[in-house]
Amino acid sequence: IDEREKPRLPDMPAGFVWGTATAAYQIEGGAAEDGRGPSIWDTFTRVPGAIADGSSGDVACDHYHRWAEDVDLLGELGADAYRFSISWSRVLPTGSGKVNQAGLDFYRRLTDRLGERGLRPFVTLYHWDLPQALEDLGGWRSRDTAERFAEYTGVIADALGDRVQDWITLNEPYCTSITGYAEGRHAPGTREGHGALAAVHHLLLGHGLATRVLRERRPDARVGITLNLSPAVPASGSEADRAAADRQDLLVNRQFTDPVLAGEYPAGLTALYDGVTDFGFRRAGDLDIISAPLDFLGVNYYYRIHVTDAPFAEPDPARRSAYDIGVRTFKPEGVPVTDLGWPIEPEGLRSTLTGLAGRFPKLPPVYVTENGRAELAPGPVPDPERIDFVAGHLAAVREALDAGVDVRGYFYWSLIDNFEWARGYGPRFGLVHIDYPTGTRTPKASFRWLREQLRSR
Ligand code: GBH
Repeated sequence: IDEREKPRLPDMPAGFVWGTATAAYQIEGGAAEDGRGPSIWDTFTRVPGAIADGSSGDVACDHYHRWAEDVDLLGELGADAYRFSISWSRVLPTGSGKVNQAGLDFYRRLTDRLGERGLRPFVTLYHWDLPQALEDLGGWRSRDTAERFAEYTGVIADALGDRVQDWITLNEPYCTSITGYAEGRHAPGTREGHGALAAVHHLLLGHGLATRVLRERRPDARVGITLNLSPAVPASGSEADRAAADRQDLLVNRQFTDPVLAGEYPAGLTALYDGVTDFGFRRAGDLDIISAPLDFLGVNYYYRIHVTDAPFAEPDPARRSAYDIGVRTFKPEGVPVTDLGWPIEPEGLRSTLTGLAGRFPKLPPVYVTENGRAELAPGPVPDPERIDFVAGHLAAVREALDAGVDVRGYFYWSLIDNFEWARGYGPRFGLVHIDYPTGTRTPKASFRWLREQLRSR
């Protein structure tokens, strides 16, 4: 293929951060090694039918042993930064109390090597793998889990704060709460109304408490949270479809942006959840903690959600899961989709970024902390689609910058193919192909393309 015909990345402002992202459970493996305790994903992957291919993260990409090779790949790519997450139960096997030094040592080795390669670490403290011992005590339904998250954050801040400045408290609290406790497709796999909304609140409270701990222990810390944001697009101009899109937007986006960035739950949320009569888990003062000023907002963007109005699946609001909001999602005609059926619409990234800046006057700087696409092909195939995808979405970021949004960086999801949660190992998001089970890493064409683009900056 003629290199000159490939798309080019737009010029970005000086200091714009280029990176890739991963998450502990999706890549590490080493699930029972060196004292790691079980997480809710170790449990959930054992539930028959929970994972499409019946797999688990027991071995995953074996990053727990091959971490040095993976850091070297990042160096070869010419990235500026690497976003990864810490396995809470590797460090605190029961979620609280006794610290497992071997777990901390792993992340110290990893961050040492990142430093040697000139790579800036962005550490996500929670990417969905709650210690099972805490789930047994109620998980995120319980306020105490937010306190335990702050305790764990303190342990990490003390151990890694000398080499990490950029901290992301939570990855996508929507997925933990709604996909995990309402939709039941992620761990812990339940379908609740009240419990899922308590989980939303306790996750956000945990974010606020962790932010406070980081500020106290590490005055030089830069703290943010990562939200998955998806514009909701009504199928028609009808009032019913527009109201459905508004409910979808409340559920996925504003339920999280508004408490964090504006210190309030959005109007309309209570009506959306009219089956939840007791919001007693929200205590006075919580929103002040939740809305503590941030140094940055992380945005994960994958797709827009196209919706029509639809009946509720469960007519009785008292028995309804928090995911059941009377909408149907569909694939619009004429919009290209990935192998996962996800619409490819870079325009949604631009409008997400400009929309945030429009709605929140005090919006902190933004990083795109995830964006990517997957194919279902098993082999290390040429991936021109990935090159077009990245170039298209960076053009959208460039438009947002031109519109005045302070976007500071972009992290491609993911560095390597990995365990894609309920879908197992089928979807491949990586710039680098992984051969399972040998673990052999093979850079894809997109990796070589991105390396060239980054070199010629
Ligand atoms: C991110 O979630 C995650 O942070 C990351 O761990 C993950 O690997 C990456 O995206 C890619 O998915 O099964 O098609 O019905 C993005 C939000 C939530 C989007 C779950 C996909 C399942 C939709 N994801 N959702 S589907």
